[in-house]
Amino acid sequence: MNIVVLGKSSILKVVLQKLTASETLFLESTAHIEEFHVNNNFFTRCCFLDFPGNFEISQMNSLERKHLQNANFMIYVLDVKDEPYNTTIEKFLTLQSEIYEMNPFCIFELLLHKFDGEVFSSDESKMLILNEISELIKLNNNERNVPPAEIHLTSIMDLSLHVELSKILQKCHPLLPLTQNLLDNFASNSMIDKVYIIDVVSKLFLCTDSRPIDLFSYELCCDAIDVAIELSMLYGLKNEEAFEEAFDDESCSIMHFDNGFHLYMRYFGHLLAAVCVIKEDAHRKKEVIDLNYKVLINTFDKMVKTCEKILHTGEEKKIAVKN
Ligand SMILES: Nc1nc2c(ncn2[C@@H]2O[C@H](COP(=O)(O)OP(=O)(O)OP(=O)(O)O)[C@@H](O)[C@H]2O)c(=O)[nH]1
Ligand SMILES: [Mg+2]
Repeated sequence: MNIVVLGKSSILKVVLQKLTASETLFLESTAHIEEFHVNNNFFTRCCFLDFPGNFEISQMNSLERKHLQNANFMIYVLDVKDEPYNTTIEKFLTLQSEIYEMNPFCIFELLLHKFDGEVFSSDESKMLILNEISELIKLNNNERNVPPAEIHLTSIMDLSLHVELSKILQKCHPLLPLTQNLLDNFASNSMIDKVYIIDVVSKLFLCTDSRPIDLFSYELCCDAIDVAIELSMLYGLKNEEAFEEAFDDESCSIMHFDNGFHLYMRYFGHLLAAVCVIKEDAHRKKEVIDLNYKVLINTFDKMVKTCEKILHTGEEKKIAVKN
């Protein structure tokens, strides 16, 4: 049997276990479902289930069935370097309708993965493939009554993977999509250019304002968190893995870059950082930001408490990753 290796395990290990892109070259093929539990804070409580590449729904065992019946999300990974796409799309749609039949609450996400290298360097080439795949889905999906899957373009070579997984994670918690307005107000009142609320362990962001995300400034924000944590671990702590000790409610930093960017990072909650991107003089704005930040934190806390009362949102979400 010809099994295409798509990068499912690489995706999870790069984001959740800090593997570098080159280390993924040595990953072994997944033989059984592997579980990746994430529980860094209230918002990132989930379990990713990494399915083997040769999984066939027609031959699934009872455990696999149970996982698929309980999954909140199914992330299907398609290798964009593996053309033509007809067979893969057909396979995806068949799997999607079979899972939908046993689990109508499952949300489907399609990752067009390995968008890297010369071939995909231009936006036009990305759009061409995106259009081709969207068309194929439309053509093949006419008679099926399944909800459309959101399509994401990803690669482990840059932070596009983190950005797209962040968007999926945001759907796990009903409060997160509502926070964009709050962050928009905070950003405009504080005259900052962008703000991210980032999980300091995975670097996935829980929410951001509505201005466009650019990979460069997001990468700077993630690096700023790493620098702060690594310095604490290097000089202050005995236990190298103790993120909680390295990042606490006193954690705060301002960084200036010679391209004119300034980053202002502050503790936002357990293992959560708010990182503000400022393109003008940051010193003049710090007091304004601090003042608005108090309002932001208080409002966010109230929203969380209300949300907790109404919904049982603390449960672990299950996310199946399949090709
Ligand atoms: N160029 C490129 N290669 C990638 C990317 N993601 C994963 N790979 C490579 O793809 C190969 C397969 O990765 P795996 O993560 O083992 O794939 P898998 O889908 O888990 O494979 P099975 O467990 O056999 O189903 C590895 O050599 C990775 O380095 C990517 O974004 N870009
Ligand atoms: Mg694998």
